[in-house]
Amino acid sequence: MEDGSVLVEQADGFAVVTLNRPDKLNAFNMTQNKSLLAALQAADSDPECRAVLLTGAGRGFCAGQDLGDRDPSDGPSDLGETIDTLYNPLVRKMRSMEIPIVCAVNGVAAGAGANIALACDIVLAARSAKFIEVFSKIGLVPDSGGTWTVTRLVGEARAKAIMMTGEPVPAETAENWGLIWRAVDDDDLMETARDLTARLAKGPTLGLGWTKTLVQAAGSNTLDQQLDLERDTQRQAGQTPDYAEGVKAFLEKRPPVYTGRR
Ligand code: LHQ
Repeated sequence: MEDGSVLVEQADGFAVVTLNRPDKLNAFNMTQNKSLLAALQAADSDPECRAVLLTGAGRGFCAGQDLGDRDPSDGPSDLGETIDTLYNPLVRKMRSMEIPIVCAVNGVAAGAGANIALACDIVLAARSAKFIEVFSKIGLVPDSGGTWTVTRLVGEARAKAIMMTGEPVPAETAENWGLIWRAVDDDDLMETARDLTARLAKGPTLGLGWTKTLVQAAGSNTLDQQLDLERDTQRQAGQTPDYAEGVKAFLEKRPPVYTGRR
């Protein structure tokens, strides 16, 4: 499956995963899809890996599915199967991994590329980058969780408008809408993203993972259910060595040294 379409660099406590088909703006073919999932699975099962940074090589982040991969004029193909076997497992993995995924959107993110970026936990984008829910331009519907993620992030009015018109959303607008965390000057993007990911990788990993789970659960829980879930999760957090270290470091007026371990 190794064809260089996904690069993995092991940094200090985190993995940098780079989509690497720059001639095609990192559009997904099947191998790139599978390699990305494999890279995320490897990061998740490595106890030394406490965060992931996802980005793209070249001038684009990802232009969605490689449209040269199949020719619809040859007859209808089952796109549902592609989604079932390639895209949905990816989004499910991203949302269920209990380590933070930072995305550095270095350029255009279109179609499934936009929605994969937006499925990450903290999204930074170069000021020149844009997000395009491009699906309507080719007669498709948004996938890769976009109708769920984008609607929750920016509400129905904006979600329907950008999905039905395919109008690009510039990074600064995305920040103002709350679609992403922050737009960053192009030249500063990777350093900012690496610093942020490195900081998260040195954090109380279990607590950060549970925070991710809690925030995601809030979208479908009632307040009562969420209060109970917070109580149960705090009970677990209170038993971690990182909680003991956090309090000790505070009282000793020094920076904490977290291990991220149980
Ligand atoms: C591409 C692509 C691309 C191949 C740029 N494929 N080559 C799921 C399940 C199953 C099937 C269908 O889809 C899905 C989910 C989806 O993601 S559907 C959405 C698919 N993506 C698109 O429709 C986006 C198509 N691309 C574009 O609209 C533009 O390229 C954008 C707006 C992303 C960027 O425009 P520009 O900055 O002007 O770049 P460009 O168009 O010149 O592209 C640069 C090169 O990349 C070019 O190749 P060339 O050999 O001419 O230099 C493009 O053909 C190639 N490329 N996207 N998706």
